[in-house]
Amino acid sequence: MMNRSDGMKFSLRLIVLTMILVSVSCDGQKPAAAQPPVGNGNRPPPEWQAATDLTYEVVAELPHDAEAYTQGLVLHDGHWIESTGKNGQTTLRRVDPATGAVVLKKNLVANFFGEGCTVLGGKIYQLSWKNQEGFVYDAASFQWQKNFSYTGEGWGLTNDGTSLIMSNGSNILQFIDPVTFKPGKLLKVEWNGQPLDKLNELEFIEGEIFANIWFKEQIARIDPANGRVIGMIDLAGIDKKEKRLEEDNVLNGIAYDPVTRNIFVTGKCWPKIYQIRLVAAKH
Ligand SMILES: [Ca+2]
Repeated sequence: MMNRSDGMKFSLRLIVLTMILVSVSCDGQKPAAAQPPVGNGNRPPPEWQAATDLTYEVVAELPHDAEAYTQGLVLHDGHWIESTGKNGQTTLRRVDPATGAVVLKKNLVANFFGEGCTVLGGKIYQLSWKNQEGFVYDAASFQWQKNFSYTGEGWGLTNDGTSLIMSNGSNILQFIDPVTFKPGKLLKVEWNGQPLDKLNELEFIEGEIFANIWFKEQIARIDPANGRVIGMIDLAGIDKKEKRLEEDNVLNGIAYDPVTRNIFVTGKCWPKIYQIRLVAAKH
């Protein structure tokens, strides 16, 4: 039987043991050295953010599958993640930027017309046009995980690190929770006080939402806080129109590398992805 003194010693040993275990446990879960988040205020803003209206210079031309009807484009882990459209031709693909080679591809069933895609938290989210259904995949393996539903058409998709942000061809961008898929805020995009519709492929770049406008060689820079268009990027002439086999092979693809700050654009069935530098437009 334990007397009071033994009991105190036992308690003391228990406390010490617990402290050791807690210490080991903490060490075991010690997070990796803190990495500064990329693409945020820890670095000075990119030079182009000092201007409102911008134009471009082509820095590099990279190969792109001229049969890929691009609907969503992002750079992830050194590869393009690309969603292509059209019923019966819809794919999700991982592509080597240097060679244009498709290193992994998933074909969707024919009744889905693929639209925008984005990568968040190790998952790829892909929209379909009119089915009001999207798909979640493991970003590394392309293993399908689940479907999710939304209201209306799906066009472009990006994320701000917290929410999915979806366009539907109007001037409205819809924020969506990436876990519950509950709709969040609606962002009404306005340019000079007027609704700016036909917003299509999206990319979240340095705190702004870039949206290319369907059938225009223009990208709008949108303030995610209030929907106001900060400025326009004029991409006139980036793809020679005579190369296009179909009328609707328009600009539709924006990707960003937050580490190098390189910006890339392409279009539906364009044979190139262009790395561009943004420069102030001369008025
Ligand atoms: Ca994009």
